[in-house]
Amino acid sequence: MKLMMGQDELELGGKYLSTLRDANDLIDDMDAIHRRMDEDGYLLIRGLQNTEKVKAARQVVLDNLKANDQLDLDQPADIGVAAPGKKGRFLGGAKQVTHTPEFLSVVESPEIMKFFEGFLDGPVLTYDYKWLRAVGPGDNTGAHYDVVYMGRGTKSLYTVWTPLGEVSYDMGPLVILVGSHQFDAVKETYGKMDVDRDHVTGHFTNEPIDMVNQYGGQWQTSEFHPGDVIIMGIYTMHGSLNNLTNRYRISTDTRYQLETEPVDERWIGQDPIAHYAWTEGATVSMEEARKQWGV
Ligand SMILES: O=C(O)CCC(=O)C(=O)O
Repeated sequence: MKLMMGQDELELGGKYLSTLRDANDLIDDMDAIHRRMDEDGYLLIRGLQNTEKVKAARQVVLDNLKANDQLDLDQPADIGVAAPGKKGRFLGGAKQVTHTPEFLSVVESPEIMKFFEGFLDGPVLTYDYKWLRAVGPGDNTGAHYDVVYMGRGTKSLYTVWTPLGEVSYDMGPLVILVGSHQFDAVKETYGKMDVDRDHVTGHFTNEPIDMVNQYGGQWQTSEFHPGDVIIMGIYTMHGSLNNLTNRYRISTDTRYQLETEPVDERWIGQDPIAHYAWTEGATVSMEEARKQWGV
């Protein structure tokens, strides 16, 4: 099966793109879970979240898309087909959606909070700002480390990517560059950047094949079902495949850390300030920044 990431075509099962492995068999053994995270830079846990709650959260997002004329109403609404000509919608920080009881009951569920209490061995918090994406036809997310967007607090901060609905290979699922959490040269340069301080565009590359040829690793993805989650550290390079369908790929990414560790102040509180200077003034292109860093 041929899939796309940006301009690159990738064969699933080939050298550059393969499938993620789940960690469900390790779930009762926290030492093994830590070893897996150290080895792979991510954990895929199938069915961690309650499916019905995920479906209810999806419905809230679909209602918002409908209210904004983004759904093709000639198609069954729950499939989420984009209205002709409509693109994706980034709903990060849109509290009318992300702070509904339905949405919070997924991203702040007992299941996910308990997982992190065990994983981090103490009381945990989750950032108030929630990232939510309805990725439209033709769209994808470029490859990046999360640390460049949210690295002002603890580096022991974890992202949870939660699909809100079925995500097939052609709908632009999350894709991880497995091995990238050990790319020391990239971590020491790009990984020290802060988009609001440095005004550099955030995605490290739009050329996934070149990335593997230069640094190694392998892009890996999967199909996802309601209830599945991916958990990853902030130095794990990831993005998404292109959405080749006419349906929205709906997912949320949320953040978790120990309560006792420093937090990135942009993402907490009643009305988090979020990115406040990233696109102000002249922006340095990633190409230019990478030349300066020598990576
Ligand atoms: O869902 C996507 O397209 C990107 C997700 C992401 O960047 C993240 O989980 O940090």
